[in-house]
Amino acid sequence: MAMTDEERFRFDLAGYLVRPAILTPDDVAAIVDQIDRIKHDPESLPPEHRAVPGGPSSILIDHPSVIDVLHEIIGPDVRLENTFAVWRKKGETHGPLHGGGPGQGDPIFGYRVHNGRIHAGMVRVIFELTDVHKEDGATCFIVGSHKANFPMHPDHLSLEDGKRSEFLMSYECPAGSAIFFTENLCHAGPVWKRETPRVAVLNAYAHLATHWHRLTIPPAVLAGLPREKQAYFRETWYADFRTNPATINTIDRFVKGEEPPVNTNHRP
Ligand SMILES: O=C(O)CCC(=O)C(=O)O
Ligand SMILES: [Fe+2]
Repeated sequence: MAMTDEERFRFDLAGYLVRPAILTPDDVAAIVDQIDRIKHDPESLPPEHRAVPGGPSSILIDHPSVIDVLHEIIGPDVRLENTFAVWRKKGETHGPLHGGGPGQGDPIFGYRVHNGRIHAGMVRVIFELTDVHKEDGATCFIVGSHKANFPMHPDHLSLEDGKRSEFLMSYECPAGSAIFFTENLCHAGPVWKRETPRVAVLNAYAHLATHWHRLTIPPAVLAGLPREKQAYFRETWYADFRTNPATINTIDRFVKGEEPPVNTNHRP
């Protein structure tokens, strides 16, 4: 088990978890520079770096301090099924509170604990690339809502000051931190309040056998990744029963083989 007892307790209770400063300052600076260019001067980058998860941001795909948590809460076979970068200026927002509650019945998002093991559906990992303070307006969560059995009550869905739910919580963290949350948790990207932008990468991981987001990563970016990282975009299947024993779609098998990563449904 990779998580500490306290991390496991916290993630199960609240639905999210912060691992502070898992990236080095040099890694953070390189990824911030890449995202700045992606958003403002893409031509200054080689084509394979013009979107996440290419170039410097590729270290986020399989960062050991992230993968060990995902193996524990999703399982040993995970894919990275969606990723995007934000450069959020003061006054910009991702949107209102969404998710939470009865969605846990859905196997794509659902959150269950069985025989002492967490089985989370999709898990989002936010890599914050600037220092984040409580009042800045980073992602916020209705704690515990990943296990709620009744629809989210409107009294708890306001993001307005003075009208916020007592269960609405956020975090503060240094640049280079990772925040994990189950997509079954009710969450929002509220209005960003700081003068300097929020720079972050948000990766969505899920079990190898599911794929919810349509893949939008440009083929040139996927093609530019080393095979060990392309493996996180391999085809969405677990077992091929034409062989005996069945062939399992492991990372090792993908790395040794010649299959391209899944990019056939890419639409620019
Ligand atoms: O932008 C944010 O802070 C939240 C993003 C979000 O809702 C998501 O990634 O599912
Ligand atoms: Fe969301």
